[in-house]
Amino acid sequence: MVDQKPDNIYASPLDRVTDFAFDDAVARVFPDMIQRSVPGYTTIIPMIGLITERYATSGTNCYDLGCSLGASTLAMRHGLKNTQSTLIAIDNSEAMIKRCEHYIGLDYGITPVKLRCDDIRSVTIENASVVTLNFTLQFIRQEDRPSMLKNIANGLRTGGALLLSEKVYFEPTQEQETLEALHYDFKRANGYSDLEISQKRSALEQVLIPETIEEHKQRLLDCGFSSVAVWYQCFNFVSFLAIK
Ligand code: GEK
Repeated sequence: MVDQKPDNIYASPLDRVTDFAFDDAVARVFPDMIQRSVPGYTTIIPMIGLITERYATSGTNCYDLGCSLGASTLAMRHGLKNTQSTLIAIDNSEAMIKRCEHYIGLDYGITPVKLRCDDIRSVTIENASVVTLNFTLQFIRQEDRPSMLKNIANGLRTGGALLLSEKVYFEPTQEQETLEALHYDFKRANGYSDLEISQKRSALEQVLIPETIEEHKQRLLDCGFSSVAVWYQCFNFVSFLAIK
C-alpha cells in the first residue's frame, strides 16, 4: 500500500534549509505539493493527453522525461488512442519510480508503460512522435540543457512534438516582481504559510534554475525544432509546444 500525505515539509522552522531533492519524503507528498505550488498544473495535465492524441503516430515511441509519479505519463497513455505506440517514462529518483509503478498499476489504460529509473541526460530518444518534459528541464544543469534538447530533436520524427513546461523568469524586473508576487499569492491561497514559502524558495534556489521565454524559444529553434508556440501561461509558469 502506498501512502500519500499533505505537504508540510517546510511548515516548521529548519535550522538549515538544505537543497531540495526528490527523495522519499517528497515523493510521499508530491501530488499535494505540485498542485498547491504550480499554477496551471491541473490544467496542463489533461492537455498533455490532448496534445499526445494529436501528435502520436502509430509504431512510434512516446516519452515522458522526469515522470515523477506518472501524472503526465497517464495523461499521455489516455491520449494514445488507436496507435501501436510504446510509452516510456523515465525519472532518476528511485522513490518516484517506485510509487509511479504503483499508480500506473491502478490505471486502466491499455498501452504498456516502460518505466525506467535513469538520468534523462543519457537516454537515447529514438523513433519518437511525442516527448514530454513537464517541469523537468528546469532541474537540469543549464550547461546540459542544449545537448539534451538536441538529443530529443534528433530522436523525434519530422512533425513530432515536444511539450515543455517550465517555471520562467521575466525581464524587465517589474514584470518578474508582479508575476512572482502572484505566484506567492497562489501558494498562500492554497494554504502555504510565509515560512513555508520562504524555506521552499531557499531549498530550490540552487536546484531549479528558470530561464526566460525568449531563451527557451531560441534554444529550441537552435536545437532543431522548426516552430515553437507558447500554448499555456499562468503567472510565471509556461508551457511550450515545439514541433520538429
Ligand atoms: C508531472 N512531470 O507530474 N533525470 C531524470 N529525472 C530527473 C532528472 C534527471 N537528470 N532531474 C530531475 N528529474 C511530472 C513532474 S517534477 C517537477 C516533474 C517538479 C526528475 C525529478 O526526480 C522529478 O521527479 C522530476 O524530474 C521533476 O507532470 O517537482 O516541479
